[in-house]
Amino acid sequence: RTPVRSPIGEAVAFVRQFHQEHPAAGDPAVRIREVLAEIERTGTYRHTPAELAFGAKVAWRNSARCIGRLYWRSLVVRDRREVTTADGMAAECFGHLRAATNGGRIRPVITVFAPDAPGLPAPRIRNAQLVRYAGYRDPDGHWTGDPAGAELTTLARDLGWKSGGERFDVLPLVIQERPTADPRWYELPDDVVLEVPLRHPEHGWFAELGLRWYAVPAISDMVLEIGGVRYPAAPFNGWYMGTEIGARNLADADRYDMLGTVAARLGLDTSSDRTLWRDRALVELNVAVLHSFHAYGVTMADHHTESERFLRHIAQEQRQGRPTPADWSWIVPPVSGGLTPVYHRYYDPVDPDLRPAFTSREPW
Ligand code: HEM
Ligand code: NRG
Repeated sequence: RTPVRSPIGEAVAFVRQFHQEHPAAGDPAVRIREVLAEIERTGTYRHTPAELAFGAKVAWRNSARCIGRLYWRSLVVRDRREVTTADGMAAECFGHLRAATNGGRIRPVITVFAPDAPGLPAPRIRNAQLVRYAGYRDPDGHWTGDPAGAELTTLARDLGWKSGGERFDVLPLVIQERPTADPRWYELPDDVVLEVPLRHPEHGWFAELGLRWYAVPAISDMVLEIGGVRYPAAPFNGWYMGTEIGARNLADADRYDMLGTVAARLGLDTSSDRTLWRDRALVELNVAVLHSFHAYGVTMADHHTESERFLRHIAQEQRQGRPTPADWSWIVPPVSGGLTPVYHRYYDPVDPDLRPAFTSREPW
C-alpha cells in the first residue's frame, strides 16, 4: 500500500510520475523546485495544462471500479479552472454535454473547474450526474420517477424549481459557489439532453411502457485528486454499458422496479421464483435497451464486448509494466456474470491511496 503522503509529498510524487511517463518533458527537478516554491508562497500550486490532462487520464486509468478503461488515453479534458461563478459553470456544463453527446457518437469528456485552495473551498455541483431524473414519493409511499434522484429533487424544489411530477423529468443543475451561499438552479436546455425512447425488437407492446433513458452518464459528485490538489467540480462521462440501465436503473426494486410489469406483458408465470420470471424479464429488458440505443444511433456497449475490451486493457497495461487494480464486485456485470471473461479471474489489489484518483466527495 502506498504510504499516506503529505500534500507536498503528493505533489512531488505526481511531478515525478508525469516526467516518468513523459520523457520528453525532461528532468523533473526543475519543475519540482518550482512547485515547492509556489506551495511555500501560496499554500498550493497550479498544474500546467499538460499536467492537468495527464492527471485526469491517470485518475480514470486508476479507477478500480471501471470496466471501461481501455480508452483512458483518449479522454477529452476541458480545462475550465478559471470558471468560478455558478452561471459560468452551468454554461460550461451545457457545453460539456454538447461535446460529449456529439450527435449520439458519445465521446469521453471531463470538464475541470477550479480546485480547492487553502481557506477557499471551490464551488460544487450538487447533482450526482449532470443528467438524472427526478423522483417523487407520495404520502402512501408510492414512487414516481427515480428514487435515486429524490434528494436532489427535494433540494431543487426547495430552491423554487417547478417540477413536472412525471416519471422522467430531467432535474435542473444545482450549483453552489460557497458553503454559505444559496445553491442556484438551472434548467438544462432541451438541445443538450439526448434521450432514447425504449422499444423491443420483437415485442411491439414494449414501447407502450413509455420507458426512456438519457444518452450520457456524466458523474458530477466525485473529487478529482491530482498531486495533492483537489478538484471537487470535475464532471466526467463515457458511454453507457447496457446493463447499467437494463439490469439496475430500470430493474432494481429501489429504482424503476420494472420487472413485474415486463413479466406480466410477457405472459410469464410469476407464481414462483423457480419459474425464473424475473431473470427472463431482465434479459428482455436488456435486449430492449441495447436495441433502442443502437437503433437511435447512440453509443452503448454490451457487457460481452466491454468485458473483452477490459481484458485487452489489462494486457496492454501489463506490457507497459503497470498493474491494473480492479474491484471484481464492480467489474463483473449484474447480468450473466459467468458468461463474461471478467468473471473467471483475479485482479491486482485495489490501493485506496493510489493517486491521481476520483474519490467520493464529503459534504461541506
Ligand atoms: C464506474 C463503464 C468511462 C470513471 C463504471 C461502471 C461502469 C463503467 C459499468 C460501474 C458503474 C456502476 O456499477 O454503477 C464505463 C464505460 C465507459 C466509462 C463503458 C466508456 C468510455 C469512464 C470515464 C471515467 C470513468 C471517462 C472517468 C474519466 C469511472 C469511475 C467509476 C466508474 C470513477 C466508479 C464510480 C463509483 O465509484 O461510483 N464505469 N466507464 N469511467 N467509472 Fe467508468
Ligand atoms: N451506473 C450509473 C453510472 C455510473 C458510471 N458509468 C459509466 N460512466 N458508464 C448509471 O447512471 O447507470 N462513464 O463515465 O461512462
